[in-house]
Amino acid sequence: MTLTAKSVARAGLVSTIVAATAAAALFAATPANGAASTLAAAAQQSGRYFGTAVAANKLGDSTYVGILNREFDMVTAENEMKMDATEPNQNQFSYGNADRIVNHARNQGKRVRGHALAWHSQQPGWMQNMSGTALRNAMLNHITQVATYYRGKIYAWDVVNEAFADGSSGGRRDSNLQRTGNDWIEAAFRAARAADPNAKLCYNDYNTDNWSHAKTQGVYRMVQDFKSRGVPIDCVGFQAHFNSGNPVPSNYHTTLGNFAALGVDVQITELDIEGSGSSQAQQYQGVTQACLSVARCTGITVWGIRDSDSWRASGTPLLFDGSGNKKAAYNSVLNVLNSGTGTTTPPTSTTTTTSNPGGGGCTATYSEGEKWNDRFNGNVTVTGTDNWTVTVTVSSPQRIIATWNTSATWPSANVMVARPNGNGNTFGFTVQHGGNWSWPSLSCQAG
Ligand code: 9MR
Repeated sequence: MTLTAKSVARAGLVSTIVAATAAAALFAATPANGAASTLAAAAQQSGRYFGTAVAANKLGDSTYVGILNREFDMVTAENEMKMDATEPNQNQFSYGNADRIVNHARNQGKRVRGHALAWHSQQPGWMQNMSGTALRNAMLNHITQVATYYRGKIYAWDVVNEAFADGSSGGRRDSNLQRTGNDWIEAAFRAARAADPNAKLCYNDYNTDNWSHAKTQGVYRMVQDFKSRGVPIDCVGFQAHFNSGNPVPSNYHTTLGNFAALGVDVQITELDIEGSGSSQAQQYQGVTQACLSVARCTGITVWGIRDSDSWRASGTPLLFDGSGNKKAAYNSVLNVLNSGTGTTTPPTSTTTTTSNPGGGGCTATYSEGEKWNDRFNGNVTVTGTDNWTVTVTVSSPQRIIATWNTSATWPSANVMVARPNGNGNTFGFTVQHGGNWSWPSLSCQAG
């Protein structure tokens, strides 16, 4: 059995147990059997939040408010904190609807994500017609005023929203703000930091989920540059608006992990997935697993409560139907959050050597293969004999779902005994990991 593989597996298990124990002590909503019954309580088990966008004009709808109060512990104003809402006339600030949402959230013990301080869209009319230094100063003044007004009440601000271009350029989107100079984004972040030093400052965008997309790479390079030059950025928001033309990418955990490795938190900020039934539920499951697999993915926000509340209601993209009933997608998200096993990041090293403790005349070496948000591949190479028996043990909730170059038997659900099948001394398998990225443990026996 490999020492390295085993210690990694143990470290993952220990951190999961610690997180679950701490959460159980803190949050009474966790029933004795460990499975939480709301999205917020389930997310809290791994120290994460589960949020929703809220519209001020729905705070009188008792079904809506009932679900909001019960299920979510983070709130984003869907439109009420945008530039056109908070500064309708230059230097005249208007916080009535935003305050309704912030006060409701805080009275209910929920936190608030601020959305959004600077954006090319939803600018008030007076700003749309500005340019140059006057616009730059108006933007900075807006950020200073709004972030100061809400100082101490905001967990994270989307300081700049949607500043990168779609398509293959990987560059900035043209806008009146961009035309004030390429440094407008860092100027915005510095102004936000000065106004509210304790809020996390995020860059937020859409179509940045697939690691191989040029837009994702463009944002990554900007964050890397900001971190290297000390521009104050703490987090990156991935809006995650998915549909059949823009499906959940299989490399989502790679994207989130690579951004997190730059030293920022990552958050899924506006999640919705058009569709229905089990296909929609599976995609929600994949997104949740991707977040759980990255330690610095601090939470998920869905972009509305019921399908009928959505900005694209006809696509039924949310977790509750128009009557407020839980959908299959709701159950899949809750189950993944309750699996509580996703607090480890994928291991970064690629190989480890496994020796047989019983001196069974052979050595099995495990090496990582491809990783996806729901599964990973592993390969094992055997030396010392051509007539081997390798026992592969995976840990719950992992399951081996495919094998190659071996003939396998299954003494139990999580134990596979592999023998040669005429294809040499390297075999492989696919593990459905359920958020648990621990390596399997191996032992090798000659004969
Ligand atoms: O959901 C919001 C919708 O009510 C507004 O009409 C729209 C106007 O731009 O903005 C929607 O929210 C957007 C968010 O602020 C930024 N990312 C895309 C969201 C969906 O369009």
